[in-house]
Amino acid sequence: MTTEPRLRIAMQKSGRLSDDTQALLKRCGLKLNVSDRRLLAHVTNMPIDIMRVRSSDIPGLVMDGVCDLGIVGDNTLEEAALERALMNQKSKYIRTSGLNFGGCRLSIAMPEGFDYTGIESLNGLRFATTYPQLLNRFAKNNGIDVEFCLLKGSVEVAPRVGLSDGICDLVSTGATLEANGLVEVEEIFQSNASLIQTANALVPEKQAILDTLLPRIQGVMKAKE
Ligand code: PRT
Repeated sequence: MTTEPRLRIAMQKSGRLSDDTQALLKRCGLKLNVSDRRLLAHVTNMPIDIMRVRSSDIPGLVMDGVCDLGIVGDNTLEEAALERALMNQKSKYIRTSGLNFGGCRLSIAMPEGFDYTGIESLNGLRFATTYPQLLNRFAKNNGIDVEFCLLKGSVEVAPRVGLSDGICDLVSTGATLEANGLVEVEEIFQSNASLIQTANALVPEKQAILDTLLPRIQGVMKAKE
């Protein structure tokens, strides 16, 4: 018995991108039920499976060809690509389409009252961040040295508890920074969600599914503009 190839798409299981991703796929006509605890959800009306994972796992799953497509923030994607480059690992993928949700920026923020006079004011300081590679690239490009401590959450609290001088974290409304007595001083990366695709050639059956899906995604994005 031969099984029909199914296109595998990685999406965030739960978090800021999951509702928009699910809504996008549904608006593209995919019938899926991701309300249960299964991490691999079958689309019932197309040969597509949805793999529900942590955002941070999505770039690797696509770059390694485990998933054919993924929907992930550019921040997560770029950090993963820089991390792989550092380890001399390949980070091949195709950024198939930008998506108009998940917008945010990665910024450096300092405690209120910090005497900020330009990027050189940050030289030699320590930053709490989930994005050390993006921070490092910014520092290198601007000729400064910085230290970092890696935090996966609650980054904004780090300066107040003495863990760091400042932070480098995602900002959308700025309310979290304000609530924690921090001021944005440099925006270092702008991000939106993106649809990414494996750089491996797809078998013709999967390519045909993608050829059906892509114009639908682009149509939904256009309608939202
Ligand atoms: O847990 P997982 O591995 O799945 O990923 P994650 O920890 O990155 O999950 P999640 O759900 O927090 O974020 C998923 C993606 O949403 C991010 O990678 C970004 O691409 C995007 N996104 C958009 C954001 C924000 N906006 C955002 N504001 N991700 C996080 N934030 C946080 C930020 O870290 C800070 O704590 O929201 C707070 C600031 O928000 P404002 O509105 O107060 O500025």
